[in-house]
Amino acid sequence: MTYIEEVYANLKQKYWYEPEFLQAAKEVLDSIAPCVERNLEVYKNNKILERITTPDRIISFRVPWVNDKGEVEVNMGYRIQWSNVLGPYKGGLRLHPSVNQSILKFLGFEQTFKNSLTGLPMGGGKGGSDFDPKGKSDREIMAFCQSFMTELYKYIGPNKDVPAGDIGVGAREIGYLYGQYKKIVGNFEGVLTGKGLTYGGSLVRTEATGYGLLYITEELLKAHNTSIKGKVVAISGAGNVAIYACEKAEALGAKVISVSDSNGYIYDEDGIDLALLKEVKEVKRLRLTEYAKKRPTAKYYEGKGVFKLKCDIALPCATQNELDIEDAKSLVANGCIAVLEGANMPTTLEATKYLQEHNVLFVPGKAANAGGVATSGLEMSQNSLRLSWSFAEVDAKLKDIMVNIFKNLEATAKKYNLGSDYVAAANICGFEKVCEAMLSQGVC
Ligand code: NDP
Ligand code: 2IT
Repeated sequence: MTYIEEVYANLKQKYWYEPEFLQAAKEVLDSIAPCVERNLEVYKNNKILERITTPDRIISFRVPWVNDKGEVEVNMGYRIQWSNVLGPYKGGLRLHPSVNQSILKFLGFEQTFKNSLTGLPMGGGKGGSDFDPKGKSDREIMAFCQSFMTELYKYIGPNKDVPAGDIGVGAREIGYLYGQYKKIVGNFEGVLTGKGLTYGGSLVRTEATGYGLLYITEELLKAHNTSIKGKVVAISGAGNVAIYACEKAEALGAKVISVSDSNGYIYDEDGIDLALLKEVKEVKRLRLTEYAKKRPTAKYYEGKGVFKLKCDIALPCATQNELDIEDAKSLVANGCIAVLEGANMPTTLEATKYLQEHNVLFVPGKAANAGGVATSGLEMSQNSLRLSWSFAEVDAKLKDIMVNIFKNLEATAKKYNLGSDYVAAANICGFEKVCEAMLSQGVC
């Protein structure tokens, strides 16, 4: 058994009940082999792989709150602080009924390498709760957020751990969380990112993940002698990432033909009407059926189906494992040339392999969706400087970061002879920096 196989076998034996975490660990471990081989003795002696696949700590707690009927409800809250070798723990909070330790471990582990790729001083972490925000009133959301922060505040701080948004957490939730932190701790400080613009938030943070995804898409296509202009793009999801991916794709001259939620999807042959999508999802918080009612060219279908549509580029922007082997086969059969992950680990391992084997350009989430956390890093810088940069300034920095990530992937691919395997390139590039910092800081 190789060192990598040994480490993975141990993880599998210990955490057989955490499929998402094992999937993320397998992807990273398998693809960093060329780098591990070059440094085998040092990594083995320092137990680098055992240490990097184990979080610094897992915090879990009860979150009791009172609903609008006056009844007490109880959820589980978590914060997984994965690694702070590169900077304070940094990563989002997810509110979704599916949240459990396995999902948050996969997200915290991936976040560590993603944050490394941004080039900014941020460690990795993730948190959240199995609370379901769907159908809850503003007061119920506030009650939950206040109770969640009443426990979480003990473990976070601007130099310690800086949470942000993820699925089910946007500006409204960050506002309630921030208010409660400030009430308990008494400091007005940059402890969360994704804050409102009136109290320390950064311009472009809302747009950042989607915009960043399109900036790296442009770089990828340029490197392969084509461009986004005139391309047909299939997007899944209809949340923060999907909406701003759609906005930037359309601004760059592509036609976006789909969005989806967990009930169904929209196929709009004339291209998604962005103003209507924002009105339905961001302002009114309604389902996509409402979009179809107001748009004659749009068709609504129940269930999954975005990746069965004929497209040039697919951008999965909803959730983990949404793009499976059947989807990958359809994409290839329909002539899709590129898949870039807006969501975290939306493509199954089998589907990723199939796409790569069939020469579909594939950029994994830790590189493709790094624009969100990178802009969070820019929000932290502005908070420290007590300054606010303009939209154009932040947008230019975001673009620079995404262009740089792509350059680093190309350089890593060249160094290790990886061709266009951007999965291995992203994992090795993110890992090398974390690893070097770990070795410098000793056994801790
Ligand atoms: P949102 O909560 O804003 O939107 C999520 C969207 O995905 C919704 O339209 C949701 O539909 C849909 N969805 C479909 N199936 C599921 C499912 N099983 N679980 C959850 N959502 C589902 O989240 P974001 O847009 O912020 O996040 C989307 C993805 O991007 C996630 O993987 C997240 O980790 C990742 N990401 C987010 C970043 C950010 O800054 N926000 C940064 C980097 C990555 P429905 O309304 O029916 O639930
Ligand atoms: O997955 C992610 O990178 C995020 N949800 C954003 C994290 C952040 O700290 O902005």
